[in-house]
Amino acid sequence: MHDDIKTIEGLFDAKGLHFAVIATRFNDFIVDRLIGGAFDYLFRHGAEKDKITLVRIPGAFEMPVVCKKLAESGKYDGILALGAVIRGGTPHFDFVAGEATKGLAQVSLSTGVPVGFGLLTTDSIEQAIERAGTKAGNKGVEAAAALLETVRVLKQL
Ligand code: INI
Repeated sequence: MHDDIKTIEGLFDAKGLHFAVIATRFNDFIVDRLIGGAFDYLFRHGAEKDKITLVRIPGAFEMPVVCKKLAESGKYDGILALGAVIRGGTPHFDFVAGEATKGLAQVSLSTGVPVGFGLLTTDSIEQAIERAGTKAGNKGVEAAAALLETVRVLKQL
C-alpha cells in the first residue's frame, strides 16, 4: 500500500540511543511495573544499559520541571515519563494530572526532545493495576514503544 509515496517511518531500533526515564515514587507499587515493562521493551529492542538513566521523583506534579532540565541538557534522544495519578475524593487529581500532562507537552514542544507519555490517569487503583502489566497491558511498554518510534522518525526529518 502507498508504495509510490515517499514515506518516513521509524524502525524500533534502540541501539546507540540515550534515554532518560523519569519515574514517580508516588504510587510506586504501580509505577515500578511501568518501569519494568519499559526497560524490558527497550532492552529487547537493542538499548544499552549504560545509555539509560533512571530519575526517581516525588510525584507527577514534579515531572515537567525535571523533564525540562533533562531535555535542555542535550544528553538524551528521548525522555520517558512514567507515573500514575489515581482519582481520590477531591479535585486534587485534576490539578496534578492536568499540570503534569500540559507541562510534559510544553517541554517536548519547546525543546524538540520527544517525551514518551507513560502517565496513567485512572479513576481507581484497579484501573491502574489493569494498565500496569495485567489485563489492559502495560502503559510503560506502550509509552516506550511510542517514544522509540518518535525518536527514529525525528532523526529522519
Ligand atoms: N502524585 C502522583 O504522582 N500521583 C497521584 O495520584 C497524586 N495524588 O493523587 O495526589 C500525586 N500527588 C503528589 C504530587 O504529584 C506532588 O508530588 C505533591 O503535590 C508535591 O508537590
